[in-house]
Amino acid sequence: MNRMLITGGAGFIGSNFVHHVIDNTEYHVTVLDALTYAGNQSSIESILGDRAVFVHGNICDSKLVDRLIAETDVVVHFAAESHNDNSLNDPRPFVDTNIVGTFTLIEAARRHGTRFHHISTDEVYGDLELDDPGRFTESSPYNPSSPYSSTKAGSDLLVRAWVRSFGLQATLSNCSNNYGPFQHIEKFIPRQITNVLSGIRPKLYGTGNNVRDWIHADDHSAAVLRIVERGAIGETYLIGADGEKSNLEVLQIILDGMGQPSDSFDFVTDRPGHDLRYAIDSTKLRTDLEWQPRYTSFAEGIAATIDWYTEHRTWWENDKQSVEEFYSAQGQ
Ligand code: NAD
Ligand code: TDX
Repeated sequence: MNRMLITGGAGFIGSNFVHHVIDNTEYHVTVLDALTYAGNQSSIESILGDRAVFVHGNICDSKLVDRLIAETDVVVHFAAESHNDNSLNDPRPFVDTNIVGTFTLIEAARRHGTRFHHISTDEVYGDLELDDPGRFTESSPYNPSSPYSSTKAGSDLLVRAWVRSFGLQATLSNCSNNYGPFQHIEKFIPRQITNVLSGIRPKLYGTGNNVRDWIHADDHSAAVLRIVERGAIGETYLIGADGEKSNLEVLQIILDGMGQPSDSFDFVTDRPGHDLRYAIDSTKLRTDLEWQPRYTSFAEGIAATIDWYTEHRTWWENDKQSVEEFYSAQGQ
């Protein structure tokens, strides 16, 4: 197995994964990406060449998808509409890409008998109470809250059904919130870092008490590669690094790391239906596939992420005004 098709490889996690695969394996990589507002080819420009090619196209294009999957040994499927706030504003592209796009890919993978890995999110399980001692496991019931998470849940169920009904050679993973370089500035951590760099006060939704379980994107990449190489067909693996923090705690780490006073932010209108808490139990992945996270200090990971956005202004600067206009129109 040496040819890998990576969908969504110009996005945040996909581009980190492309770098990880080129740096750590001998795969020849084809990236398929539609370059939506969230895609940025410059994130992978430095590694395009002999071992990595870029195809500009849509995962809903069944002819293109069939041709590319016919030429590959394994598909790793990251492409998605990924932002909850956008899904509340306009759900349509989420249904198209997350559901119809995934359907298009698994149909081609079953025609060609191709190994398939589906990337998903812990949000398919809904949310937990702040004081719930439990965490999500592979057997937690599906209970998604938003148009984004419901379309990801739908895509997971399609993949599971294709495994059972058609013998699709697939694995699935559901990961917690990622941070690191190349993340679009609409998302929480890069929005706050680039706010400070732009002289805008950071914005915290609601009370700031909502909890997310943070993992560095490179740890996510290593886990996905491990599942592609050693995961059991038909199985789901939860990926998480024991990184639970409230949004207020995360913002305080960012403000501290950027030399800002701890009260230099605004509370803004909450997200409708805002999930309270996510928490992942990744025992199965750690035990069965012997994976461990490498980024164990969140403060150090955030410091490196602050440095990255500080040093790569041209990567994000052009998007800043339109992102902030979108948010301020909703009181956020
Ligand atoms: P992203 O929005 O940064 O990137 C998505 C990429 O997919 C972009 O490059 C975009 O151009 C591409 N794309 C979108 N629609 C497409 C289409 N129809 N055809 C081809 N390409 C298309 O997203 P991300 O944060 O990198 O998330 C990647 C995957 O990981 C998603 O499946 C997401 O559900 C999952 N995930 C994300 C997180 C997180 O914290 N960001 C956590 C767990 C799981
Ligand atoms: O400005 C903000 N202020 C704020 O308080 C933004 C943009 C967000 N938030 C809050 C909302 C969430 O509680 O921060 C938390 C994180 O928000 P997002 O970055 O939008 O992530 P989330 O909604 O948790 O979803 C992310 O993790 C799971 C990814 O975007 C999804 O693709 C992934 O599936």
